[in-house]
Amino acid sequence: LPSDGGSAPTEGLVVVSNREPYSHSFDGDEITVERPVGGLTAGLDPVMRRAKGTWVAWGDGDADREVVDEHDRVGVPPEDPSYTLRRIWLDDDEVEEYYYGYSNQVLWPLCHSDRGRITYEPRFWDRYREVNRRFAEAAAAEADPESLIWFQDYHFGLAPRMVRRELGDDATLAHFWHIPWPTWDDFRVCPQSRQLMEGLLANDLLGFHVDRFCAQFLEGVDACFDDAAIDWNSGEVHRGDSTTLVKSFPMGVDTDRIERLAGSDEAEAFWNEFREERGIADDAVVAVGVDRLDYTKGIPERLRAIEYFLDSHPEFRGEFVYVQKASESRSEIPAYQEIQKEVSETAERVNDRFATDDWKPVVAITEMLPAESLYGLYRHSDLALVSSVRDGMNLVAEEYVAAQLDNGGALVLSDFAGVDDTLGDYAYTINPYATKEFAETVHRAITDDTQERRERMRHMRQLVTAYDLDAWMDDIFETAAGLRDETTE
Ligand code: GDG
Repeated sequence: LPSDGGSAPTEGLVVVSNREPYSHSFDGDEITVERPVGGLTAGLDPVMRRAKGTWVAWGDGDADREVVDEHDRVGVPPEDPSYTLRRIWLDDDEVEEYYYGYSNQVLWPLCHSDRGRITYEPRFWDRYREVNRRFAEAAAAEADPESLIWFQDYHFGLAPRMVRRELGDDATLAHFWHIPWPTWDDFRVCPQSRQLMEGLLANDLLGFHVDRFCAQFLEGVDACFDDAAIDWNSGEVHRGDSTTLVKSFPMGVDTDRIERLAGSDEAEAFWNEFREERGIADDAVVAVGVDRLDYTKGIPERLRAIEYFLDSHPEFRGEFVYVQKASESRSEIPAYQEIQKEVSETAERVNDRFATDDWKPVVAITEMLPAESLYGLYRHSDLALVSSVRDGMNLVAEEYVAAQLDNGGALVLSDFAGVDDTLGDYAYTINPYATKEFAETVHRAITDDTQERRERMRHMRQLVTAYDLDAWMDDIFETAAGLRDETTE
């Protein structure tokens, strides 16, 4: 696959996402612009610049009306405007009901198969529909018949159908769903399961990270619609006169950037300063975990495994340090307040049980780190612990691998993260709930023969380098372009 963005549309690309690529803060006459920090937003930015397209996103800012009206359509990047940022401003009720409500208290737990954490209110659904309509109208207005409209994620389950109704067969619609798709038995819990699947089937292309999620989506379609014909081999769904290709695209990371920054002087300086400040010995075995503080990431399960490890391997007391980089997320939601409390109490308990005057087993970083520091942390950690109880992909696992410039390091990886489907053969696989076996796997990852560890890492680095973020985007764009050619033939 070309990895130079070669298949990206050269015009007419419309991206629809919740997060915006550039955010403006307004303070009187002064406007400050923040740029994309990493991940998909940063990766798509150069593609958008070349395509001179439009990005439709939630405008985040406490701006007053006048400023808002002046900035709902701006050219970005500010110093060299090349594409349009079309903002949808959301008021407090919309944020509460569409974002914290339906998106994050219904769809997020639903798709992570966590029924117990679903909080459903009819007003959440009404608002989700309304906000989807606002985004859909904006996207349709920006598109021309040749456009590719690319929706991101679970915030926009209904928008594709709304756009399709507006545009008919004009424009190609693609959607990437970044979180898992659950079994039909889990998904049918949702009062609007049918409307959401109908919304998604208005796309020409629907992407998930791994085949499992595609299969579960197709099984849901099969159970829900009598009039859908599914080609189980190709992943095509035919319904009425529409066809949707459901396909997996395991997301990659920007390996060039990660390697460059992981090897930078800044990365080294951060690590040295951090180690000194936190009293981490030169020869300590360092494990790292990097997460948004979310109940899907298996953080308490990880801490319990560390506790078990220190109990069952006392020789590692004083030697092993777990650095937990967890940043607060979605704190308005009670389930998130609970997980924050559980994580800090469990970490405290482990420290209370084992810490000595000159050693602490769990060291926490709560603030966001600049990319150089984060990649420095990855690079210098002997192992990464990724213990999600469910995860669409998990980019941290891939970033950690990309930062192992000398093929050192080991990845302990949950069987339940999407990324296990691509890296599972070479990672040290765990079940986050199996505390004892998890602890034993941590021990094995530390004590395995160096050659064995290096071989595993070398294979994983090859995999993440070969299918990096650019290759992933190319793959999606190429597939979407293929579908468009088919319909115009
Ligand atoms: C969703 C799905 C899927 C974290 N702390 C810092 C920082 N980060 C960055 C990491 C990584 C990202 O945040 C987290 O990505 P994940 O993939 O682990 O998880 P979610 O946020 O849940 O993302 C997930 C993903 O979408 C993509 O489709 O993989 O399954 O849940 O990139 O590096 N970055 C910086 N400082 C920090 O302190 N700079």
